[in-house]
Amino acid sequence: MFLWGTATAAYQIEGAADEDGRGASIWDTFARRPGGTRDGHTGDVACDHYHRWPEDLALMSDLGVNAYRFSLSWPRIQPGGSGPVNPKGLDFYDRLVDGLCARGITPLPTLFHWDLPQALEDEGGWLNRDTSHRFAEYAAIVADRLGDRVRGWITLNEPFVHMVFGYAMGVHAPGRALMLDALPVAHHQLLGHGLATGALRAAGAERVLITNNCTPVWAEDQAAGDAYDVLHNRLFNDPVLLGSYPDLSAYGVTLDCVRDGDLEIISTPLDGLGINYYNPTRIGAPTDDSLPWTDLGITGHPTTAFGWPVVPDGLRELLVGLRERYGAALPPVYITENGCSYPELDDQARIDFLDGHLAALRAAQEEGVDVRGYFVWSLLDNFEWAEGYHQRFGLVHVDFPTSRRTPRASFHWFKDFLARR
Ligand code: GBH
Repeated sequence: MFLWGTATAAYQIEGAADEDGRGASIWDTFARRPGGTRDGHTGDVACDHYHRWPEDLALMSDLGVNAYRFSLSWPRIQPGGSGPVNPKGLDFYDRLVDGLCARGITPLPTLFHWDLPQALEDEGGWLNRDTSHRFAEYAAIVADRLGDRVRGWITLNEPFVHMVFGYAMGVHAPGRALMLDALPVAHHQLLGHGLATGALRAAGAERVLITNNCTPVWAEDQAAGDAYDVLHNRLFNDPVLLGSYPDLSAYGVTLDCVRDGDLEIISTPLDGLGINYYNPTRIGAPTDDSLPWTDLGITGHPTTAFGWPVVPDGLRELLVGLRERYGAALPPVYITENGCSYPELDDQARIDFLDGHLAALRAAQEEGVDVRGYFVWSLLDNFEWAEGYHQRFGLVHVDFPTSRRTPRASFHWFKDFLARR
């Protein structure tokens, strides 16, 4: 069964940041710090999904999706990142999963969508190898409680973005600006992914995926384009699919933290690769020595309200490129996010965006790529990280702070699309 769904993430929608024993996450710390996010917005209330989830399930039933990708808040479940479990946190996801199953919607939870327990960050976060082991313990806890109903899991969301925005540039939590010294964050997340995959399998999981955000690289300069492709795409896909890291020596960096046996763990076979696609990247030769490329930006295409270029065929190009690079090592692909920011209720631009990308997906399938799912980012307008509530990705408009939900034109369009299938 092809999975048709919408996607969300815990910190972006739940709110209830200090309720029912939830511990602090790095996003609580970062968003509450002056200058952390635009206008000081936080996820303290967000969409109030923690209380309004029955309404959100009803919206999904009405939409007609057969799957829902959401994330579990690690600090809600294990407030200190290790040790004691918070029963009320697990109860929340238990109710949510029951509600999904009752409506015939397949749950596809992501274990980590960037909201690391603050207690683990205090010990170095993903710079600390121990975090990988804590992650596997947390995976075992949730699989033990939910695994009788949850058959498919995603370990990590976009380890690239978490490393670069969170630890290299400091524009996301935990707000560290280490540049290339952030590289161990890639390895420790991937090691955590591999260890968690083992824990999920031991608990009987049927489908385990990782979600990487990938971008087709439009190279105006070959060497610079290759460098960007290596550090953005291959650094996260190669170890998982091929069991080896791409050669980084040309960029003056080494992954000293890799130990014997790590790559075998990281390349534990997967049942699918989750791909988040937003747009291609146009790359030219470097103009200074801070990075081995220049991001030239894409011109000549429409842009979303966020300013991101709209290039539907980039999805086909990306998928066909993955198939060419990895061949038989590429498992079935799931588009775990695709969407755009537009504020209007009558959002014809979002309809055009989705229509174009769904056509590109079909074209990739016709070219032989095995795609088995598509999830719109996002069900609801939500806390868009550093942008706070200023960017609106929802099929459903949310009025902040009353939390009133209003389906947009794109919701009705997607509903018709799903009904026609
Ligand atoms: C995802 O990240 C996240 O998983 C999700 O939580 C988030 O809400 C959603 O997307 C929307 O942002 O400079 O014009 O080339 C997306 C990561 C990183 C995708 C930056 C697009 C470059 C746009 N993104 N990126 S551009």
